[in-house]
Amino acid sequence: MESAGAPEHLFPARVVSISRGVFHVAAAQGEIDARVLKRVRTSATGAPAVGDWVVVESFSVPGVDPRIVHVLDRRSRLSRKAAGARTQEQVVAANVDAVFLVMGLDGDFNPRRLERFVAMVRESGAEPVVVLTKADLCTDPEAGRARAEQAAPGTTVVAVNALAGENLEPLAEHLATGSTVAMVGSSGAGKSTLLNALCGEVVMHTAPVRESDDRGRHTTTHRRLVQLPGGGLLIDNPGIRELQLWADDEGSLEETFDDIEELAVGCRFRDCGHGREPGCAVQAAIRDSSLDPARLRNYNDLREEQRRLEQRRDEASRRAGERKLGAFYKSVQQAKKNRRW
Ligand SMILES: Nc1nc2c(ncn2[C@@H]2O[C@H](COP(=O)(O)OP(=O)(O)OP(=O)(O)O)[C@@H](O)[C@H]2O)c(=O)[nH]1
Ligand SMILES: [Zn+2]
Repeated sequence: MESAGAPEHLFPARVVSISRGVFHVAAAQGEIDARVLKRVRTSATGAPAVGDWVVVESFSVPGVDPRIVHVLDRRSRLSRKAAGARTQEQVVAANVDAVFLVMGLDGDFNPRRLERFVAMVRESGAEPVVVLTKADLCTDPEAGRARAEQAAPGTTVVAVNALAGENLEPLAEHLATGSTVAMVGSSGAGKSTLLNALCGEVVMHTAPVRESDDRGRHTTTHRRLVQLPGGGLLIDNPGIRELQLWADDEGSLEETFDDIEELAVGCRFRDCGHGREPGCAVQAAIRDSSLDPARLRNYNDLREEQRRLEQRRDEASRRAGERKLGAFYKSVQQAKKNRRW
């Protein structure tokens, strides 16, 4: 497979969906299925994700599948990161410009979870946009909006009625040609309903919320990357939907060590390492026996592990950058201009 003869064609394409090792990509000449070279899979960038711009090599030899030979640098990446001996990063979507954080105004929304979502999206390089659905079911949607704005200062917060397609205009700027949007939100929040409203037609069928558990259910499957009438692309896949769980994971440091985080507010220096710094409120708590020194050690270990994880990730992306195929940038820019998908 690695040596199938001279390449017939090399062209840029974008990954639309992935299933069982087959990458469905959109290119100027249409949509095709491709495999990925092992060299690409095992590189620092790893296997392509939905939204990745890739270079595909195709052959006119019958029976030889087109293959992805390169993944271009990512403008942004939504990923799951796990702490451990080796950095494990699973990119679930690449080159996303904005992430809609969809939450229903009917239930209780959790400001701390919202905070973590927003932080996670900002870290990915995309812009977070909070979409509060079911404004029609809420007695005071403006109060809900204000609470969300307070939890996520500087973030666009929009309250909508997705079912009736009301107040979707503020979202339009993120849905124009050239931009890619992903949606995150818990089950039943109204993601499919919002997508249908944005498309102006039913591309995804939803089932009514079950009275008992407040969950919406899909009755049909759907594409993973949808072109919207405004020209923008919307990525929707199970991996992205799960980001919520990962956001919860990433908040675990904060949650498990609430007591230390709270004490640290009283430290003289904002970046206090809780060691020998003067005016350290955490050390003071250890001295007066209100805090177990073992807890501080665990906290410091975990913080150190997260710091190293970040360092390794930065290093990995720098190395990947050095290997980029500069010449293809031009053809990708050209393809983006001419694209029909
Ligand atoms: N009244 C009202 N109902 C809404 C609104 N948005 C969604 N719903 C309803 O809420 C239920 C769940 O909506 P879905 O769009 O299926 O939710 P989802 O986020 O896609 O859920 P999953 O597919 O489980 O992830 C459906 O019955 C929708 O009709 C809204 O703005 N107003
Ligand atoms: Zn301190």
